[in-house]
Amino acid sequence: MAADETEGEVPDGAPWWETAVFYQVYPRSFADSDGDGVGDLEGIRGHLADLAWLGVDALWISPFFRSPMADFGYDVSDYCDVDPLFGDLAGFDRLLADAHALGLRVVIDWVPNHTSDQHPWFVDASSSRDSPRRDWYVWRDPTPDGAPPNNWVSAFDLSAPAWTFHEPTGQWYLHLFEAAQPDLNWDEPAVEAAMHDTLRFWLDRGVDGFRADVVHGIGKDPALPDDPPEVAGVPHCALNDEPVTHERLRSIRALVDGYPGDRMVVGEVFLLSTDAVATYYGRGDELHLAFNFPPLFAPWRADRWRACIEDTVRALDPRGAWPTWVLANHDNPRPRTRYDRAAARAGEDAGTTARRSEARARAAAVLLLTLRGTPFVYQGEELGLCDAEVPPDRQVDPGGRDGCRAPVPWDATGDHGWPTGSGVRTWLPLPPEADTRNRASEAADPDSVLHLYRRAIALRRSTPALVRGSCTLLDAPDGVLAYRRSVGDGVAEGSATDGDTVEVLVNFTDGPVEVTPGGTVLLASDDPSPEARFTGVLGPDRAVVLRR
Ligand code: TEU
Repeated sequence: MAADETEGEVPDGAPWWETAVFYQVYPRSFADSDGDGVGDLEGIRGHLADLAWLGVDALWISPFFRSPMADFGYDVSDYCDVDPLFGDLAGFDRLLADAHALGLRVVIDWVPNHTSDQHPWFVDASSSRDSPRRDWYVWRDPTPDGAPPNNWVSAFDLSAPAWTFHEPTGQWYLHLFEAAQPDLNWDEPAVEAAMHDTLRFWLDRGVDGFRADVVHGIGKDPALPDDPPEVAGVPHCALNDEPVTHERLRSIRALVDGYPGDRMVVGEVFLLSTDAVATYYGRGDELHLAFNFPPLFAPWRADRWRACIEDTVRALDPRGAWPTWVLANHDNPRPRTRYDRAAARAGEDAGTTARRSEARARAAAVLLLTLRGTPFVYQGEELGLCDAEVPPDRQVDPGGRDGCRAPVPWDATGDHGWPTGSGVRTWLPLPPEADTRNRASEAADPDSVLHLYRRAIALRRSTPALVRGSCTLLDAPDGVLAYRRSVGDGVAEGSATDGDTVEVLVNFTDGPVEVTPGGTVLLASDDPSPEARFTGVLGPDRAVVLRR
């Protein structure tokens, strides 16, 4: 097998966010302590031990701030308070203290591109054209023909403009997302200062960092030009890539790095190319980490994953930017659902899809947790959940993302750990197979997806080559992705000091594939106690980690 692509090693002393496994908590759907059918901070606190058992190092908690919930918390009306639905500040402090006591870092969501239209800043700004806060948002005069100021479309409804006409004051305001989410104007220094204060508020409380929502939105071309015709209809949030943003990120970096204790920012730079994302971080500049979404959208195909890995190496490595890997989040169909739907579209029969579904998700988990970079696990991914079927009368999200946000089933009881009382039901229906595919049932079954995640995370933690080793793509038969991870001198002694090398093989096909035999099987996606010596036959949709 010939090597054709290598990423460098990370020097010793890598910061925690480069060696951590992150776990995303979507608080509405994680766990409910008060029986109102919506998750809350006490619910999260009650399950911290489960997350420590899983072996993750850090939590990213999606928004729990005061919000009218037009976008389920991504429309913030007070950045410095907890929405009563989720608890209160004292409850957050308890959650943070308990997480830290268990060795879990806590990163919270920060939504700098827009506020809620109920935020006092927007209430003030929209009260009059003369409001001192008028320029905190992006206003434009009416055009002669009554059309919106430019051709930008809103992210959730591509047929709708990213502008709403505000009758009382006779101007349009910009919103890349819902009308209830007016964009802040970061060209106004007071906005930047106020948003910095919101960071300080949480840093002072002890959070380990932030996941910064659509953070590339904080700089926009002040001329607000039309998007070119060839991309008209693509949400502007996926195109906005302005030089001024980099300066603003440097200020944020300086603020965050000014705090003791290695705080960090992982940015959601929702641009369509890895090359573009790469310009937002690296070598201590701007963001600490940035999400890279092409792997999340990649189909279950070896060549496409290989291309994602090659692109990542090519774009990030020269900049010293550390990769991140994501299979799932609260905005996209879960991996099983995504792969199943793609297979159905490609003509796979339903029986085959049913047989392959979990196997594909298991093999993908091995990929996620063995690639070079920081993995992010989305709650419920470790249970192998599919999206919920959400009937029309229960759909609530303006972006059509309800399915992946279904509540996490905790046990096999009737309510699956969501204690709902008199007529209360969970805010979204539970995912399929909750009777068997729940935390308690999977914890009791060593063959479960949950235990696979736990084993893979544990292997990662105990294998220096997987945490910080170089990654070399290897030649492999069609439909197989193979890579080698190495630290030190590359001698396969299994000792951290002497160097360490492991090999990962992933079969994306529905048939067995012959590869080079030999080596010890450290982890297999389909078997808690796999064969000791690798036979060279890689089963369908199977991933193995070997020490050759
Ligand atoms: O998402 C930003 C984003 O651009 C997409 O993921 C978006 O959800 C998709 O284009 C819609 O189809 C972030 C948050 O992750 C998301 O939940 C919020 O709704 C959005 O920002 C606005 O804050």
